Amino acid sequence: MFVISRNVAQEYQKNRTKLIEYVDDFMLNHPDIDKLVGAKGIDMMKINHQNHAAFISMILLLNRFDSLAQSLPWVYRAYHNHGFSYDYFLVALNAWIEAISKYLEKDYADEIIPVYKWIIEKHDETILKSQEEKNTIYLVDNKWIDVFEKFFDSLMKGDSFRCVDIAVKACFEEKDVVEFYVNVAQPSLYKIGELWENGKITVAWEHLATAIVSKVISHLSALFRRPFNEERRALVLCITGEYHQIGAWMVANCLEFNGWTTNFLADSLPFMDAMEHIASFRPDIVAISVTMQYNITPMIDFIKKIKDDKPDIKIIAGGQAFRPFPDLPQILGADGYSDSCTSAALLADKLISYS
Ligand code: B12
Repeated sequence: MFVISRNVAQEYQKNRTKLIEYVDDFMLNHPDIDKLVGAKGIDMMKINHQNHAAFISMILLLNRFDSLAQSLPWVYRAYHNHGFSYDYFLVALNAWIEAISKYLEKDYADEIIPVYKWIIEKHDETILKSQEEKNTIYLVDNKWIDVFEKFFDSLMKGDSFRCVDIAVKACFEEKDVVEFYVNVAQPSLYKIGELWENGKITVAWEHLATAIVSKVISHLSALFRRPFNEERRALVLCITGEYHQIGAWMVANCLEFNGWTTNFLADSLPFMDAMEHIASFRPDIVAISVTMQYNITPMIDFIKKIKDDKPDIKIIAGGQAFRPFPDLPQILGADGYSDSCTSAALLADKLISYS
């Protein structure tokens, strides 16, 4: 499709801040800004410009235009359902082109601008693709369907104590907790995400659901304890900039169930602090969680630094960012990828026993 040279991608990345400022400014001074982004849209628009630049950087660096094509309908659906008009995309994309022409040398700009023109050409097609309201049916094991329905219903009522009760009553051993995570808590959160994407709920609900599921995980993970095991240490974290931490927490808990002593460092850990912690905790495994594709870029440097400093440490990666390209973590230097907390623990065991 397109082949972007590495130095061109790096130039885009280096100039990101200037590009974002230009597009922000252009849009804020646009006479129709209120119509373009809707009543509550200014803050969301600015965050979108940051995410956009980080996402395009990742696409250009890795030449993964398959992922760009796949993401466009989601972008149109999510932002349109939050009050953005379809014209916003055309106006903003043209502003990106102007910014790139202004701040990047001509040869560099000439490589990148066709990508933006291609997105613009797909505008009508993307609108059509985005207009189907998403209503995914999540695969839940038969045994868990009833628990899932009750749990989701209580989550949507904001009834945290009932959610904890449902979870605790359904889990008699460690294996049940793992199954509860993948069959109940995870699909419930995915459904919440889809409701947000369809414009049915606000980000406040995502926060509430996160708080309730966190309470549930705290209860469940304290039900079954393992002795501290100096021999098997795992560090679990979310890459810098990544705020989705529940999946990583489940991974940490599943590793604990498999006998690993785990340090779970939660969301968006600064790079240098992560390196210092690795030096003091001396893990056998570092598990990195990435949900947003635009956070794949910081992971590249992080993996390289760990492998340069401590080549014996095994790195596993996971999270929704890699669903469209499960081959990517290994291309970027990780030792393995898995798409759920269940398989994450199996992968960790396999990597260490073979080394
Ligand atoms: C709650 C939530 C938030 C919360 C997160 C709070 C927190 N402290 O965790 C808040 C409000 C902060 C948030 C913010 C945003 N979010 Co949000 N969020 C969600 C939501 C609803 C649930 C996330 C979750 O907990 N999922 C459940 C966990 C269990 O699933 P999981 O992460 O996939 O983890 C499993 C596996 O992937 C795997 N795994 C995970 N990590 C690892 C690591 C390793 C090493 C391994 C091996 C395996 C592994 O194991 C886990 C268990 O099986 C999702 C919906 C969704 N589909 O997930 C949207 C979602 C992820 N968010 C989305 C978006 C757009 C955003 C925002 C940009 C805007 C917004 N909505 O506010 C910001 C970006 C923030 C950022 N920079 O990170 C989109 C992303 C879409 C896309 N195409 O990329 C989603 C998909 C919603 C949607 N349907 O549109 N969000």
